[in-house]
Amino acid sequence: MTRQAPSLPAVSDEVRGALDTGRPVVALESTIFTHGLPRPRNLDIAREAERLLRAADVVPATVGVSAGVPTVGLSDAEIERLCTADGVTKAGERDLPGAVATGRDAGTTVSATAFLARLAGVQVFATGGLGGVHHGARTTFDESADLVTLARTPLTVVSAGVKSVLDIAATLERLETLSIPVVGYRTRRFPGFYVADSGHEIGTSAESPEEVAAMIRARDALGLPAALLVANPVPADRQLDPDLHERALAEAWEAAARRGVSGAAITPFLLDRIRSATGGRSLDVNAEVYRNNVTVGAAIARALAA
Ligand code: PSU
Ligand code: MN
Repeated sequence: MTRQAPSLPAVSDEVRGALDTGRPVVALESTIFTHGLPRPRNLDIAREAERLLRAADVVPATVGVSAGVPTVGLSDAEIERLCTADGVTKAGERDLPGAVATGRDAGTTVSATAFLARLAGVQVFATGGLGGVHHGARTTFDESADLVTLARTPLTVVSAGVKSVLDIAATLERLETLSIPVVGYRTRRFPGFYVADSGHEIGTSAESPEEVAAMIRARDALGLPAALLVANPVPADRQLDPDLHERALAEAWEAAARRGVSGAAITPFLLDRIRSATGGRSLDVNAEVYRNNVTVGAAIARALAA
């Protein structure tokens, strides 16, 4: 007899209940704490994001793979295990079948998180910075699967732009090619993750969560397949000093090139180099960026549910 495959993803009772009754839910990714942030800060930041949502009367849906089960709404114990256990892998959308079949724990990237959140029916997802086009992509072809997934996953993602280690101009071109709408949250400047302004412009801005909700409804009424990307800058008075940021970035790229780091390992490597080059300040800003996105995500989810 063929074994009946369980229906995936698993959705926690709390998240399921909120979705069934039209209460606001915001999805959160897990790669940010399994691979993006060092221990023990990672667990504090993962928990703080959930607390911020609950304080705003929004149900958090942290997404990850727990012992082979893609889950929307990880428990606190599961979050703690993903933050502390050895051998937790990083899973993009394409890595999900492998993680399931081998029964592994995995942090889900933006692509895998968006995919799973969408399957569960969650409409808003808050993260730090998206993946995108890496410098040197014209020869390495290193472009994050985040972009391709978002082109065909109609939810709303709040981020402070893309990771600043990327080729931002090229990433913006790809967002255009992939027909992914980008809206600046109270700004026409595309944010640079650690810094408020990446030096690039955005064509559209929204002044309130209600305005973003109106765009989401318009996207859905049109049946457009892509995510709406809400670009939310870190407040300028809490950004990383732009000169320090420039120097740290240059140093990180140079180190990556010298050591031949590439593929999925490059993002964690660069983020860690930036951390050491800024004396840990980049971590504080990363936490601030994330807090700010989670807060705006909560407001958008509430406006959508109203
Ligand atoms: N931004 C961060 N830290 C991170 C990531 C983004 O500040 O850890 C993660 C996200 O999960 C994103 C992933 O989806 O990196 C992209 O990785 P890659 O470039 O390998 O696709
Ligand atoms: Mn990559």
